[in-house]
Parts: sequence; C-alpha cells; structure tokens
Amino acid sequence: MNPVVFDQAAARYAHFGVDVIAAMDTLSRFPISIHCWQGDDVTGFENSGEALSGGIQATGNYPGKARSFEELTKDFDLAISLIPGMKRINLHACYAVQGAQFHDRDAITEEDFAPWVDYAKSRNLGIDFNPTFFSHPMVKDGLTLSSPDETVRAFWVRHGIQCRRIAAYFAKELGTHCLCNVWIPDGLKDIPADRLTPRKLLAGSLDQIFTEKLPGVIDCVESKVFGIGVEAYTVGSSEFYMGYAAAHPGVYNLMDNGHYHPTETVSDKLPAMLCFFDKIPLHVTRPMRWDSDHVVRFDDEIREIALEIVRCDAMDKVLCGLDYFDASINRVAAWVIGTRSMQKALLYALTQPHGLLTKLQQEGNFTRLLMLQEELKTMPFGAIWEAYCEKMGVPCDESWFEQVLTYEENVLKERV
Ligand code: RNT
Ligand code: ZN
Repeated sequence: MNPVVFDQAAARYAHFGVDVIAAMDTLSRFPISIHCWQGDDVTGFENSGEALSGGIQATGNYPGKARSFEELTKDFDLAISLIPGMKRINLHACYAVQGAQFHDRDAITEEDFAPWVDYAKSRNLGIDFNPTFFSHPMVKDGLTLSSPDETVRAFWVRHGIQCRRIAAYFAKELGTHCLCNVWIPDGLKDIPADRLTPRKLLAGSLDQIFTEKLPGVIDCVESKVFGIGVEAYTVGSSEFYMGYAAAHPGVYNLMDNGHYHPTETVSDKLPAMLCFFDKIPLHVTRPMRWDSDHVVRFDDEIREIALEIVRCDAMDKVLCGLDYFDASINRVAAWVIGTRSMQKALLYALTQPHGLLTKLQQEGNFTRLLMLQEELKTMPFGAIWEAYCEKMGVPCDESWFEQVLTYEENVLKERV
C-alpha cells in the first residue's frame, strides 16, 4: 500500500494518542481458534451415515466440501495462508483420523488424533478440542449426559473423559493449552414435566468427566437457549452452566453469541463475567434470527465484543474461537472472511482512544462522548488494516479471493 496513505492515517490516530503500530503488534500475538467444521458442514470423518443432529443445521449445498483428513487440511492450509496473525485450529472428536481398528466415541484415543498433532506442529498451530455429543446413535431421545438412561449417560461420560485425555495429549505435544469445550444438545421439543431432574443428572455427569486433573487442559461448558426441534427446554442453559462454572473452579463458561435471546448481547456479558472469571472462552458466530451460524461479519456486535475484550484489558483472558458453518458458499472463503472479520474488529478495537472515551463517561460528558464515538467510526481504519495484512505477509485486499477461486476451479470442483 501507499506509505503516504498509511502515514496520514497513523497521524490521525496519533492525534488521539493511539499508537497504531503497537495495536498491530498486539493483534499479531492474539490467537484466533479457527473451527475445522466450516470445511465440511460439521460432517466429520466417521462415515456413519448419521445426519447432523442436535438442533444445529448447516444449510446449502455448495460443491467441493472436504471428505477426508487430507482434503480438510489442504483446504485449511489455503485458508490460513490468507489470514494474518496467530491461529489455532479447533477440532471436534468426530474428526478422529481412525486407523484400521475403528474406535467408537467412548473409546477414541490419542492415536486417532496423531495426524492432527503432526499437522498442527508443522503449521505452528495450537489445537482446541470439543467432544462430539451429537450425530451418533447413542443420542437417545435427543439426550446424552442428562439422559434418564444410565447406559446412555455412562457412554457419553466415557466420551467426555477420553476427550479430555486427548486434549491433554494435544497440550503436551504442542506446548500450549488446549481448550476442551463441552456442548451437548440435550433438551425437549415441548413443555417439560420436570426441568430439574435432567439438570441434576447433567451436573452429576459433568462431575465425573471433570474428575481427572489434566495439565494443559482448560475445561469449559457451552450453554444455549434453544435448538431446532428442542424449542421448549435446554438442559444446559446459561444459568445452569454459569452456576456450574462458578461452583467448579477450573471449569469455565463458554459464551457463543448465537446462544442467547436476540436482545441479549455477549458484549455486555463479557465485562460481567470478567468480574468473577479469569478466563472467558468464546464462540464467535453470527446468528440471524436464531443460532443460524452465518459467517462472521465486521458488524456492530462483533465490533462491540472486540471493544469489550480490549477495553477490559482481557486479551490474555479471552479465548477466542469461531463457530459458524455455511454450506451455501465456498467454504475456504467462509473461513477467510469470518476470521479476517474478527481480526478487523479486534484491530478496530485496539485503535480506539479508550482512555479518552472512558474519561468522558466518568465526567458525565455524554454529549462529547456520543459525538466522538460517532466521528471515530469514519477514521481511516482501512489503511491500518491493510498495513497490518501487509506486515503479516497476507493479501491486504480482496485479491485473496482470486486464489480461492483458482483453488475452487482446480481442486474443489474435482470433488464429486
Ligand atoms: C451448537 C454449538 C456448538 C456447535 C459446534 C459444532 O449450537 O454452538 O458449539 O456449533 O460444537
Ligand atoms: Zn458454539
């Protein structure tokens, strides 16, 4: 990019006391955990014929979805080559790379993930992990860890235990923590007769899963308000997991911004949770009317989430993962667009004069605050973003998309 344009932009920010070079450095060290499941519409490698279940849906039929470890990692390679800064990969248990001996969910082991460790090592990626409590015949009546059937609960408890061990293996092999996130689909389609018992059963199952102390593993639980087909009642609700995490030090409450009532915002929840928790894991997504998991855009709420992360000085406390799956567009592009949007939001947040704005709030100078917040929106932010991408060695503009199109032509279209 034109250095004069950058210098002029940097000077505008310097006028407010903002050091854009420092902002870029800070962003370059903040990892985004990119979810592997955008690459294949949450299908996984089990080839069990089970449809995606649990009240989540990937809609669309864009050609070229990855069908194997080789295809998924090849696609992911292209995506990460177009995304600046530090990256991690977020895996689900159903992406086990099974050998000759098939291991069911309750018996998966470290060896089923050895290829992922080799991959992550060679790309300098940390790994985060998720047990997969859906798309499996042992989900009975939509229930797993809260099932009234002891056999069902025990199966999924074993799955959770194995997954935490695999998470510890990732942490040990890669020398970085592994966030291990429990999300279960358990709920009811219609008004329950008993809301308490399933929650007590879930708490008991979680206690069993979390018993083992495992170095390097950061445990978390992900709440939800409702899913498709489970509209009336979700066992793992926000209050349930918030309470569980508060009562169990070392277990954190993951917030997915598609999992609340539409007028609730994770941006407001973040500073509330930061009063009590030293870590906040996030699933950043874009809900459209429901938990639709659209590709993350550089929109108001994503910016507000980023602003809270930055102004609460919580970049070392927030574990930022993405969670969306759009099957109607090019999946590699979906990864790139969503991750770059999150990073844009963070850079935007890092270039705001927080000290000045906070002072105006404290002084009760709300007119000037409103004026400045609005004026700041049209600062030459694009020039700072472009300079950041250039510094990180990735395309700074829409030219990255041509690489994805060439790949679609040469590789994705061959997958039929
Ligand atoms: C579902 C949760 C969960 C999943 C992934 C695939 O509503 O958001 O995180 O999207 O585990
Ligand atoms: Zn999620």
